[in-house]
Amino acid sequence: MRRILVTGALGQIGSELVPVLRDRYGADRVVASDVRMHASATADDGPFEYVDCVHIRQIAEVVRRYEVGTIYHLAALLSAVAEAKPRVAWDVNMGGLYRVLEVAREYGCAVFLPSSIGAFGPSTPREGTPQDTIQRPTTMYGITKVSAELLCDYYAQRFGLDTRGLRLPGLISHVAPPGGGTTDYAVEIFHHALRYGHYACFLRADTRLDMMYMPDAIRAMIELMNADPQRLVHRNAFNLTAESFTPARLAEEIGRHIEGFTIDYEVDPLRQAIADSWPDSIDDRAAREEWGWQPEWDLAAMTRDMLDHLRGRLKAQH
Ligand code: NAD
Ligand code: AKB
Repeated sequence: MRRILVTGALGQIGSELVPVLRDRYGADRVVASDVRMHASATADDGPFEYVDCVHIRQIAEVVRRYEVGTIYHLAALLSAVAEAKPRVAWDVNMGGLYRVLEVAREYGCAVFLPSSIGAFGPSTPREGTPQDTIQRPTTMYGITKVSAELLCDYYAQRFGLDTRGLRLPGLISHVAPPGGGTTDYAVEIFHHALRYGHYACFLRADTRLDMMYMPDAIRAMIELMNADPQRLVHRNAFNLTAESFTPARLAEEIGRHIEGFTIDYEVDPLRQAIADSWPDSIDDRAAREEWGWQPEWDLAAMTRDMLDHLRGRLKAQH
């Protein structure tokens, strides 16, 4: 088996994807890379390389040297950061992807690309958002995500590249902090609940969005990359969800475990506007039918598990 390269590997997703891939395929088979350096890495963890995805030579050199066969391309700016820095977002999200695809074409690599619920916009049907529907996002993040989906399909059709992608919902995890998105509240709330018994949420109480616990998302990425290509009608990218809830509902669930937990709302107009342009709940039947997607974590189980892990970490710190 040729090796796997993960770009943007020190981010929220990569921090959990890399260990799972290494458990499954062997530590030396998975090359982690980022524009940041790994502070606590040891040689036993597996290879780590500095790769800035806007520099094609850096990508190509690592792909050639490690004989990479699959690239999980995670390097990107998230929605709130992209809105604050639209030019950099275009350069990294589109420029990085274009260079990864060119290298993949030269070396015959398969490419996984995470798209997002941000690839939809205000004119998209909000409830039960279909797999194939209107995609006219109004954010720079969303524009890069739709363009990325199209570019990946183009490389599949035009050059026969094996590109596959998921429209991921907001991801909730306890390992690495989120990187500046609109759904980050759903991670922050757990930390604040345990530390202060209170959270000031930057989205309105009734803002409904699709969400997923990280273990489900990691499993979905690997399952999609291992799916039988003959069964895939779609490629870039599959709607994917586990649950859809509001900040008020998440706070209620956390309140079942933390007595006296309170939430209030200090709405950030920028992130609220982004959230208001995204669907309330998407329909992921294509993923279920074409490669057997099935979520395992619901809101109650995820909340319990998040609090258990974070409590354990807080205890270890004191
Ligand atoms: P993150 O912000 O936590 O991590 C991104 C990583 O990319 C960072 O470690 C950063 O240092 C790195 N990076 C930035 N510019 C780079 C460059 N030029 N070259 C190489 N690395 C660079 O993001 P994440 O949450 O891990 O998301 C990864 C991907 O998944 C992104 O495409 C994102 O849009 C998508 N996604 C994430 C979520 C989510 O909730 N986390 C949801 C939907 C889609
Ligand atoms: C963000 O909020 O930007 C991400 C996403 C849903 O794409 N978490």
